Amino acid sequence: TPGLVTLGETMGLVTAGEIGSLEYARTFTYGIGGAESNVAIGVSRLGAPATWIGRLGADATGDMIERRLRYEGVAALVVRDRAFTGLMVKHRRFGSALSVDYHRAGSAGSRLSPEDLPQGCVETAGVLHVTGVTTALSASACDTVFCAVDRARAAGVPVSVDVNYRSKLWSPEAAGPTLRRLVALADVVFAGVEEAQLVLGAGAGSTAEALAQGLSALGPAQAVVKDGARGCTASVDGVAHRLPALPAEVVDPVGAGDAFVAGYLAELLAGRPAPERLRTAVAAGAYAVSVPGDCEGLPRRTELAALASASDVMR
Ligand code: KDG
Repeated sequence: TPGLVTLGETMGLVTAGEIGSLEYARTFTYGIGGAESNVAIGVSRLGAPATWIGRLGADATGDMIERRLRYEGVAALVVRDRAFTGLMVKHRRFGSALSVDYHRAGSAGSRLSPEDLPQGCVETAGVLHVTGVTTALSASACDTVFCAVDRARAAGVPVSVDVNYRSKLWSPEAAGPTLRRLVALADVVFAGVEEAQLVLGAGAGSTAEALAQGLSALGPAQAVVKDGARGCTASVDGVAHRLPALPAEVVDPVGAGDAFVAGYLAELLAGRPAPERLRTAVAAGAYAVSVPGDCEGLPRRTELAALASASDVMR
């Protein structure tokens, strides 16, 4: 069965075990992070095939990432590069103050290039998923995203875009036009409220519903505005949907957006209707924030019911 195909950069993720200044941290865990591989893992856990394409360094971190992806059932199409595998360092200064530093400029992942896309891979996907992070990494990584999108569109494969604006990678002025061009090519778009404003050049104060409609007007028939703890608002084939978030104890918000996307796309691949896509998206987001790490908390299908039954779509 056709599944998810995605591409991007996955990095090693060093996380301090103690809350407080990094210099007093004594224990660290080593995991993986990367928006697109988080989505691939989430889709795989929800029972659909998932493929991730990317470059990793010929180093222990690259090996670790490849093994972790395979262990999660993700088909990892890895190109080994002479550059190092990128890293993130995450620590929590106090309760809600989480900070992430990147060590990724010049990394293997940022050297992604259109020839890394195997012939026929994108063309036979059930959905292609890309994010704005990859378009910010380098000219060749950005070209790879647009190349994959063009190939998907030519083959009639639906394109999913998560805007994923990262202020540590580029300015709003640099990002705006690229992200807008990418969104216009999508069938499904996911954005936070501020990301939607960036793409639309809209001022603060526009409602989530207006933002979803605005995004949809650029091209994608399915536009979903993620509003964190307030839930989500979507415009799907011209119909407005709104779904509150599920109550969850937020242990680590990083990766919630990717979990949301994974939930939505897994149900899209399964042919489920919009309210069900959104319900699973919200439940997956709640799972992700309840667990430390960017991808560890992603739910399996058997785990969804406990949370998903707690809420209903209101139209
Ligand atoms: O969405 C979570 C991601 O931000 C994280 O896993 C790392 O992809 C990442 C990025 O570039 O910020």
